[in-house]
Order: sequence, then structure tokens, then C-alpha cells
Amino acid sequence: MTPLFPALSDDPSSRPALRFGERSLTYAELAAAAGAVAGRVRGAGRVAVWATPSLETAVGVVGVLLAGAAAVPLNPKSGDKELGHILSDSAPALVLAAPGAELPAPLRRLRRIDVDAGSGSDVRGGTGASAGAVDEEEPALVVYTSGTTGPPKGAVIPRRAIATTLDALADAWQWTEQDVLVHGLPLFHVHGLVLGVLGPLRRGGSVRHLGRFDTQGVTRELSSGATMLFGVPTMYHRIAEALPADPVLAKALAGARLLVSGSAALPVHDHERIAAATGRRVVERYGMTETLMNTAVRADGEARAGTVGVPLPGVELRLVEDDGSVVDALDGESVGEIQVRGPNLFTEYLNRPDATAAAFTADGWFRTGDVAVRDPDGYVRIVGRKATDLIKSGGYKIGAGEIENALLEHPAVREAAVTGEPDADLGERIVAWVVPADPESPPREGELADHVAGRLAPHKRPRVVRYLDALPRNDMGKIMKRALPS
Ligand code: MCA
Ligand code: AMP
Repeated sequence: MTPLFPALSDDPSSRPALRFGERSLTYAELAAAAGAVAGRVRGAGRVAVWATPSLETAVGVVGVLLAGAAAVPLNPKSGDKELGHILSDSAPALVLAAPGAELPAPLRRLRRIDVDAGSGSDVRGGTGASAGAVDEEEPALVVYTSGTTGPPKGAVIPRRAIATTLDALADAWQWTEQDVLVHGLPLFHVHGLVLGVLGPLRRGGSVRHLGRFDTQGVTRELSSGATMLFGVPTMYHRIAEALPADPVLAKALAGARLLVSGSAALPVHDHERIAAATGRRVVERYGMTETLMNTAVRADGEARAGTVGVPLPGVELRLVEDDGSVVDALDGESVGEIQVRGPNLFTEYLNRPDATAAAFTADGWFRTGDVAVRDPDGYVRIVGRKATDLIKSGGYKIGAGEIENALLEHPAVREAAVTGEPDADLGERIVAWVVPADPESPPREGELADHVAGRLAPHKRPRVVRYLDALPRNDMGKIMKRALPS
């Protein structure tokens, strides 16, 4: 197999590779900076990366990959409990961080390497850019992803899956070294890191990261040479909201080659508002941490609102009913769980053979838990999700059980249940149903939000708290979430 980043091997050019705010690196500079990281982490096994939205994160991850090691990207807003779990589960040999970044206590026990992302280094100073061949089945990333219950699981993503998914997207989107991608996604998940950073680098193109998403940044970059935009539906919702009063944004979007949404369903209303204001249709692609990308609306296909397009090259996709029978109909109404097979899939959940086994059928199909229909021309429409205890908020997957456990650790909470409610901005918002330990002095809403944000992560905090005298339970004592007052 070719190296993950052909543009970094041989004779890297002075073409732009990465830009974060005012700071940027050419391919030659990136080869030197990431090569230097590679030289220091070679043989390290798993390497934690303090994944702030910065040049250092991109250089650090590329360096780890050049060295043939595996990167474990950490959300820099992780709370104590979540971070503790990820560190004990993944047992990284060391941590990479930007110089001066303050790391929380559990990370201070690890050996730290500051990533020097300074430009202008001597290309030959790097020792790792042309590292020897690494087996494509070797882990490249361990990305933590929430399930319905318990702490997040580490999805082990091999190098083969990254190369496969990025090349399939290149085919679907005619994505080349001429493309300049703009986005403001976090770098500790697949969307922002694999598609948004490793994607442009595999093509030999470039990425401009906004630091944090806002419509002004999108306007600025798309008006000055950027060709593609990646975002979650919340970002496109905010764009749709801003468009009526922002003709410059409309013009910038109209000039883009490709606008791509993913991580959750893009509401048809937002899709149509953007199309009406810009004349451009957003294309959707469907993926998962465990599978990377499965389907996409192709650049040469019809960008139909409400669909995630067709299976990518190399991806086998089928719909399966609850009784295991395969749904063959392409009729836009026969519903089944999406199961996928192909070289885009992860290897396993780290240290969780039980969960890995449960995720696959006997004949090797991965059960996504997403429920869909297929149109006569094969376009996939996602219509729901099997597990009600998984919430997608702002494009983040969040397990209800994880938040319930955190809430129950608050002394003023006796019982807790967590659900997702429709939200125009976030897709779904997290709602906590709480039975206070003392009904006379229930915990304040903000206190519970801070408690969850501090233990898990801010995006997992409840946006609404509702107080009850008791949770509805069945005869077995199990909480009946469907019986919660709507
Ligand atoms: C507010 N904040 C708090 C609290 N309240 N912090 C601590 N404690 C509190 N009680 C902070 C937040 O941390 C945040 O800080 C700021 O206040 C605003 O919070 P919030 O409203 O939650 O954030 P937002 O700005 O509205 O976020 C919307 C967003 C975000 C930007 C769209 O949801 C986002 O980045 N989503 C992307 C998710 C993603 O990449 N998913 C990919 C996984 P600050 O402003 O400093 O941050 S899915 C995937 O990878 C698969 C493969 C796929 O298909 O793509
Ligand atoms: P994650 O586990 O965080 O990687 O999230 C993966 C999940 O995001 C999938 O199982 C889907 O439920 C959802 N998802 C990703 N892309 C889309 C999309 N374009 N439309 C609907 N849901 C999506």
C-alpha cells in the first residue's frame, strides 16, 4: 500500500498544507515538523494527543502516523471521570501537546512531548517523514465513542480504514490536491480529524481550520480560495439562520465547489433554506466512528435533501429486519437496520472483546444501529435509530446511561433518567429527569449541568432539567422512559 500521505514522502513541496488562524505550514514544513515528532515517538505504541483545534494537534497526529504508532486524540474539555477512563483504558506511553498547554493532573503523570509546529524548520531535520512501510492493519487511531450505557469505548481504527475511506470520498467528491477545505470541527472525532485534516493531507491539498466555527470565518475562507466546507447540521442550521441578513455569506457559499454535512441528519428545512439563498445544495455523507464513511451523495449525483446518498466504493451495505431477514426492496418505504461490511471498518473496541463480538453478525457485517429505507435508485434515507438511549446533539453521540451515572453521583440526586428532545439548533437536546434527594431543596439546573460538564464533557451536559417526585417504572423496576411526560 502507498504511504498514508504521499505528499509528505519523497520531495515535499512548498504548497500549503495546514492553516490554523494566522499560522500555516507547507508540505515541506509539515514533513519536517511531523518527521521530528515521528522520530521522538517511534515505537511508543499508543500516544495521547491533547487535541486542541491547533496546528500542534495536526502535526502531532501526522507525526504519530508517520512513526507507525497509534494516536489517541483527547477532548481538551474532557472532565475528570471521562479522561480517567480513557487514560486507564488506552494506557498511552506519552502525551503530545502544544508548548505551554496546561494539562490536567492525570496527564501530568505521563511523559510529555511538546509539539514544535514552527514553520521554517529544515526539511532534512525531520527523521521520520519517510518512515519504512507499516502494516496497513496496524492501528492508526483509537477514538472514544459513547454507547447507550457505560463509559465510552475506544474504537481501534487501522491505517487501512483511513486510506480506504479517504480514497472513496475522493472518488465520490472528485476531491483533489486543488481543493482547499475549510471547517471548524473539533479534532478528537473522526469528522474533524480524519475527514477534515487527514483527508486534505492524503490528497496533497490543504485545510484551513477556523479554530472555532462561526459564519464570518466561513465567509472569509470561502471568499478567498477555499473550495469545500465540512460541517455538522448545527453549523448548517446556523448558516441557514444567518443567510437572510448576510448576502456576503450567501455569495461565498454559492462559490464553493462542495458543501458537505455529516454526523447527524441535516433537516430538510435547513437544506432548502440554504439552497434557496445560495443556489447550492448541501451534500450529505453518512458515517460512524467504527465504520468511517459508508455512503455519500456524489459530486456528480443528485443532491437530494434528506438522503445520505449511495454506498461508497468498496462498502457493502444492506438493510436487515429485526428477525434477521434482509430487506431487498428499493421502494423508499421498507425499513431495516443498516449493516455494513468493507475495508472502511474498525478492527475492534479496545479491551472490549464482548462489545466487539456483539457489534458484528456471524458473517462479519457491522450492525450500525441506524435504521433506513432505500429509494429506487439506491439512495439511502436514514429514518431513525434502534437505540433510544443514544442522543445526537450538535453532531456528538452521547449515551444516556453515561449521563445518568454522572447525575446519580451528585449528592442531591436520588434518581435520574436522560432523554433526547428535538432541538432546532442541536438536532437533539439532552434532558435530565431528576428526582431530588430532598424535594424541599432540589439541585439547581446549572449546578447539574456543571457537574456533568466537569465529570464528562461540556457537550454532554443537560440543557434542560425536569424535576419529578418519582420516575415511571414497570413491575420489574425498570425506568419506562416512554412514560415520561412529554
Ligand atoms: C457552556 N459551556 C460550558 C457550560 N456551559 N462549559 C462548561 N460547563 C458548562 N456548564 C461552554 C461550552 O463548553 C462551549 O465552550 C460554550 O460554552 C458553548 O457551548 P455549547 O452551546 O454547547 O457549544 P456550541 O458552540 O453551541 O457548539 C455547537 C457546535 C458543537 C460548534 C456545533 O456542537 C460542535 O463542535 N459539534 C461538532 C461535533 C462533531 O464533530 N461530531 C463528530 C462526531 P467553547 O465555546 O469554548 O467551546 S460524529 C463522527 O465523527 C462520525 C464519524 C460522522 O459521521 O461524522
Ligand atoms: P459517531 O458514533 O459519533 O461517529 O456517530 C455516528 C452516528 O452519527 C451514526 O450512527 C448516525 O446515527 C449518525 N450520522 C452520521 N452521519 C449522518 C447523516 N448524514 N445523517 C444521519 N445520521 C448521521
